[in-house]
Amino acid sequence: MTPILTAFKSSPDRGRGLARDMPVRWALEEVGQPYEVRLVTFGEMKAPGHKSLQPFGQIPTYEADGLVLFESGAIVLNIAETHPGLLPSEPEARARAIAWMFAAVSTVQPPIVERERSSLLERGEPWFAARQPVLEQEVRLRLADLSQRLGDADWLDGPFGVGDLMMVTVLRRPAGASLLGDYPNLAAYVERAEARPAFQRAFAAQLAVF
Ligand code: GTB
Repeated sequence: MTPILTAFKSSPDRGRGLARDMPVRWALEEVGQPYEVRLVTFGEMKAPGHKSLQPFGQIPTYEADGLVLFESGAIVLNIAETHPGLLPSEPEARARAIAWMFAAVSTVQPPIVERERSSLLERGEPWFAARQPVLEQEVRLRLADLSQRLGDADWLDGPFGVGDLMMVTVLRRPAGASLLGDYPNLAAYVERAEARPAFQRAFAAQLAVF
């Protein structure tokens, strides 16, 4: 069966490849797995049919050979586990690659999301301006440590893999990307990933929808 993923019929990111179908498309392109996309409206995402696939009424979902999955990280990991190319076969290297996926979504992403949330929802609050340097500093703390660990390597741990795919997905979010100029090796890391033909194909496919 050709895997089917869901994506926004009309993406609020206006084709910038920031919605969470992007890492799934990118992983599928990296491993050379063709896929189909079912586009959904906000209304359809909250209807019982879609919620039976994604309990929180979000995109993406993924259906492949009887498997139904949600959570972009879990979907990317499943793609990597069922196709060669994105996960090392050596057990310790494999465990470290998965650790980098978790680091991306549960250590680096939260302060980035919090900074975005604040600029979207808290602009009218009297304490908004005072809070911004604190939120920026929390993002910088993660970026500085990540930059130090990456050093002058091309990728986080050996060849490009799922850890890099998820980390770059997180670093592309606006509240992190806007600071990358101060971390030249991270800026170059994101650029290197975006130059990959698989990323380019995934980006073009989501842009074509917009
Ligand atoms: N943890 C889930 C996953 O990774 O799969 C999160 C999924 C998620 O947030 N989906 C969003 C959604 O369906 C679309 S991507 N939202 C509708 C809802 O919750 O009702 C959201 C998104 C938009 C813009 C950026 N960005 O600018 O960086 C990132 C993510």
